[in-house]
Amino acid sequence: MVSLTIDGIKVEVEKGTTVLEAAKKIGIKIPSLCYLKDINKPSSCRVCVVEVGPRLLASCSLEATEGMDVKTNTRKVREARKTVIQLTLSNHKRECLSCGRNINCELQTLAEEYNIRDVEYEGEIAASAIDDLSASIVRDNEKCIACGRCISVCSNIQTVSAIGWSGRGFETRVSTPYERPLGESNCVNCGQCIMVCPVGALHEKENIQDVWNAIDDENKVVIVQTAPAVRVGLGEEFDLGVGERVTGKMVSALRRLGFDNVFDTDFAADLTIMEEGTELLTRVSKGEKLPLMTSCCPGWVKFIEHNYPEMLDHLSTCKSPHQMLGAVIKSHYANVMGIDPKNIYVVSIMPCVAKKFEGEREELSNEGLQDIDAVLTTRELAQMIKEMGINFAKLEEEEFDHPLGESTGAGVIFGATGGVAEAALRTVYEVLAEKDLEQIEYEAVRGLEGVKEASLELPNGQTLNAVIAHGLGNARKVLDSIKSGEKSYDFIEIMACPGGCVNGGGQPIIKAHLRDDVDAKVVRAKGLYSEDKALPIRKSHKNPSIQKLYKDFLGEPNGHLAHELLHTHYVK
Ligand code: HC0
Ligand code: SF4
Repeated sequence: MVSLTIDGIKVEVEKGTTVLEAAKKIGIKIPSLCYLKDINKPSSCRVCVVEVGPRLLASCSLEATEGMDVKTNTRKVREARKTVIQLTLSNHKRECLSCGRNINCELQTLAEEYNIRDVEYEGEIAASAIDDLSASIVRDNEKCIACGRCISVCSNIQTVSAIGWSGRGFETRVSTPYERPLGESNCVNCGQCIMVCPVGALHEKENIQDVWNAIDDENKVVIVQTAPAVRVGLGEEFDLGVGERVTGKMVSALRRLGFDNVFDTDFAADLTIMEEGTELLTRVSKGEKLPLMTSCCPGWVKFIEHNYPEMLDHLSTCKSPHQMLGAVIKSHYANVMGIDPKNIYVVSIMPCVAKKFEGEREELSNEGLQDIDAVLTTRELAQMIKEMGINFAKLEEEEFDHPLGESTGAGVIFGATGGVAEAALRTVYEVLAEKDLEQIEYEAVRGLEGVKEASLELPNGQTLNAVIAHGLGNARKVLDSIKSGEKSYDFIEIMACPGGCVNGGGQPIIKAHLRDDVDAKVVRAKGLYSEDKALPIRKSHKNPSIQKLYKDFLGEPNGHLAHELLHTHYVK
């Protein structure tokens, strides 16, 4: 341990702690535009300077040492920070009023806190065209402040390295290899770079107007579905608590926006368990193509396509739940309701930006119709609700439409890392045991450890070895351990985003000043597990609407029709 003084307060910290972290421990806030806990530890922005003796030093990279005397808020410090903020503003494209990050921009907040009323220096902005060719992500380098967070998360956490530094001096910028558009790079569309960007240099490709157009088109039946994780994120956009569960209010809001039906992707998560569980049992009994890998996360699917194409056969052939629901809506539901599928427009509200890319994939269509017509992020949905002037916090709670809105606790937990595995285990075990189980919570697959292993003795005497990874760096570790022969598994769940969909690239961006105190991944996951606990049915195969769908339409899980509509093959 080392002992130091910060602003006259004595503090003891472990050796290796930075001054910025030591200050945080005693409630002293030091601003920074580049440092981000667990993600980025550079000292590029210089906003975090503190005074140590006669010198001004960047506290995010300054190690606390014994007897150090630090001052964080002297006039000299404040003036130095003001100058840095002024300089950053001087070559930043200041479109604050029309920027998607207006009022949730770390640079704007700092400028306000440091009482900056004029931009004193008129700097030059390095000209750069907006890159909007990706289906998921838009980059505007003229707003980039070169903090390096996006590069860190992409390289260190996701191990994708789609973006890096290029150029020198004034021309230094974030770029893809050979300056190709992001959509032509090895980017997997996870959107984690958006989540760490302090300003508006990165955002999702917006589809809001497409959805308004469909709603206003009298010839279209516009059907919406919401992913599990949206219900524990959306409220944050309306200043409700982080992770607060707003399922019922979300459904009311969607009806007020003009959607004809409000269905739940959780229903399709239950359907996925029926299909993927059957696929797992078949592969285990035949001993072929094991391990079975989940295929519901489009960021992960793209990652394996780019990096481990030789393992593509291991991916489950199941489409992801929202795609399955789109396929069921445009076939069975259209038929029952007597609607021409061409006149149905399906919108998925997702906590994810990769789902936008997924929705456009050729593999995910049926008879020339895409399963999904538009994907909106949680943030875009919030935008539409604001545009309609809906007082979200005051909305009455409403229920999803049935039958495609009926779901179980197993479907809800899909949104947290380990949730798909847990939902699958609940069903697979019970189907084999041919009896109802009381204990259905599998603690071993829950939580935020990067790689979680679980072994389950099945009723038929076989042992099922499962592994769960979240964040693509962890996925890489798992795949490499299989390739080297060090590990062997039967079932693998992978989600591209750390924490799973609750922390997807389309979720609300937690304000910087809250991020150190609240881990949104944890709180939002808690919200999903509490919804699971509160639901009367918690196992996918017990969902009455799922049972009816098989009886009336699909036949058997993995049967002919199910294969045609609900399964696919990735062949990149
Ligand atoms: Fe997910 Fe999904 S759980 S990927 O994280 O499987 O986005 O929430 O909607 O489709 O259900 C995201 C979340 C989904 C799908 C489901 C799966
Ligand atoms: Fe990297 Fe993901 Fe951003 Fe693509 S979306 S640049 S993979 S962090």
